[in-house]
Amino acid sequence: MSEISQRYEFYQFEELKRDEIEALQNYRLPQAVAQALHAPWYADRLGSANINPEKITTRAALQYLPFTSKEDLRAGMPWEFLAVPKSQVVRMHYSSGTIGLATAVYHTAGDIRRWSECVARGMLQVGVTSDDIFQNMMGYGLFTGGLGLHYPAELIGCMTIPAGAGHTQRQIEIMQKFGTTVIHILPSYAMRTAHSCGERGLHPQEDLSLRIALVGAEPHTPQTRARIEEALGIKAYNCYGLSEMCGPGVAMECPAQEGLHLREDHYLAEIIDPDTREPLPDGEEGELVLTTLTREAMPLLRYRTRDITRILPAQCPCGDQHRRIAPILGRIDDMLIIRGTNVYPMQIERILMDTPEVGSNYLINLDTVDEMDEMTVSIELSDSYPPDDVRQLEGLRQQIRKRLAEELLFRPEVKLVEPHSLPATDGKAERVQDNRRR
Ligand code: DLL
Repeated sequence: MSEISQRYEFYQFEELKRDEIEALQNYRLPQAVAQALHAPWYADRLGSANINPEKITTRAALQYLPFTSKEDLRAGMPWEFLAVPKSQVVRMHYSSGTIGLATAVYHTAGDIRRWSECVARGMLQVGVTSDDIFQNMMGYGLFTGGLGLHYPAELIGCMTIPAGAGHTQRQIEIMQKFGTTVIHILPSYAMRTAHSCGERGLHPQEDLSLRIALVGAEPHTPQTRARIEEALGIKAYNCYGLSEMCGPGVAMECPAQEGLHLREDHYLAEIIDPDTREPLPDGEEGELVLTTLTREAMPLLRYRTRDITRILPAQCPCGDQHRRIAPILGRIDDMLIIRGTNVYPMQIERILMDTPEVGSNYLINLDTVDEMDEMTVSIELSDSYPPDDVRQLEGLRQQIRKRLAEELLFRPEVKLVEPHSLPATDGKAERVQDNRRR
């Protein structure tokens, strides 16, 4: 038994061997299906399809189960997906989602405990300890980013500061005064916080005690991560999750930073082709589909996350045998179809964040001009780039246009703008404004 699991018993599940993980999944799967049958929506769906939970004992048998979608959840609001008496529910989160009506997610006390343990495992794995001072810079409330890491941090024994999102000056004051060592933060906000440090004449590497950032809740590229690490002098680890699956902690990066380990003893993952709904082999990019294995209040079977990723086939150098997913490329809904070409904003971000003259923020505008799609990418210049030479600026603009054209297969318009002049929110970054006539 490792030192960590001697202190934190639940960490043993992180150390399971591959065959043990799969055996546990196969053991839990029929129980998960049986639990789902307590929810009116599944009773109806599975009952009419004559599905016997005892027969669903392997990943291969999953194919007999129907998918569940966000639209199903909306149609079943408020109570159709609840699988326990209301008296057993201790918490509800409510997700606005990126589009459309919000959906509620219910938790029993056991659900909250298991969720906290999942997240705590990821935090322990990257070296968070009870000596850490943890500043949680994500929104508390109906969004799961706040409470979703608060309890795990307390479970580990960190001094936990429920700072919430925004109020950057106060955040930095707290970091300085109390010697914050670990933060949980949106990647876009991490870059803004680093900039605010600079404005106050602070050098994070020397003037703060930060060492780890857990970043998530929105897509970001490895290039953005590298910038966060450099600007704050820390290691940044990607944390993925969604309200429907409790929240953060479905998959988290380990010290190897080569993909995110799924907490496979609680979530069974499949990758499907979003159009044909056929399962795809490991390594192929598609939509992530998740089945909860231990949820009591709101079990979900084959939930279509709309998130695009792939399973990384090889074993991780860190030794953890839970399979990994690649960083999320984006949501299916984020995919832009421009002049017939499919484009994910992350393809654009990758190029921009690889260009040292570019700052941390950008905005993609889509318009209809002469019946054609037109894309304009407004890009903030970096603070350290002196934009006084017009020819030099035009050269940079053309160079970015060319690199984008090579990636996207059409040539978007590019505008270079002053540092920190584009709109920014304290919540998830909004990268696209689509004003096209349909
Ligand atoms: O964003 C839960 C969360 C909070 C995750 C804090 C990580 C940290 P929702 O608001 O329901 O839940 O949004 C879920 O956000 O389906 C993805 O599209 C996106 N997302 C979440 N984490 C990542 C990530 C929370 N690490 C939706 N990388 C998901 C890329 C992410 N996208």
